Amino acid sequence: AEMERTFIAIKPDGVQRGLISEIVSRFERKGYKLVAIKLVVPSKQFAEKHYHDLKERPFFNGLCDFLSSGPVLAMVWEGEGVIKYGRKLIGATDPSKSEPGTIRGDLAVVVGRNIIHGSDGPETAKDEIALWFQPKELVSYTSNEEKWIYG
Ligand code: YYY
Ligand code: MG
Repeated sequence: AEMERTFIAIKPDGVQRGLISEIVSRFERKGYKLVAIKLVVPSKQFAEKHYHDLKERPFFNGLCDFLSSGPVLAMVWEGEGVIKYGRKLIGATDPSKSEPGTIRGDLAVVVGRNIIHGSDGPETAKDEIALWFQPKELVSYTSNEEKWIYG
């Protein structure tokens, strides 16, 4: 299998609303493998680094205030096609346009409180994993389910 890794984070709204297990289980049941997880309160400066691509957007300051306002569940998930399909599980950025069945479609209402982040491509996945995790925090292991998931 052509394994890749993506950075997924449950934002402070998702954590406060008790949606951690609901969201983790969607990635887990799909067949992806959890390789890193931690609960952190990012600083404003750290949030600005994470969202640096958006610094010219009008919502940037509020977005970074929000991300740094409480605990964030930072994760790395591994699997074939997990970057692109993870975004599909998450749904469109604006929950009013996300399909039912997606995480944002089922669990969020407005764009400013869309509960989850996921890397949007291989380059950002690599950068975001490196920003949020030290290499030793990424756990490589064999899941006994792999032969049933990938054949
Ligand atoms: O990758 P994704 O989270 O789906 O959207 P981005 O375009 O990268 O924007 C990041 C973040 O910014 C989004 O999850 C909510 C917030 N945001 C906003 O508050 N208002 C917008 N019009 C667009 C994005
Ligand atoms: Mg994005």
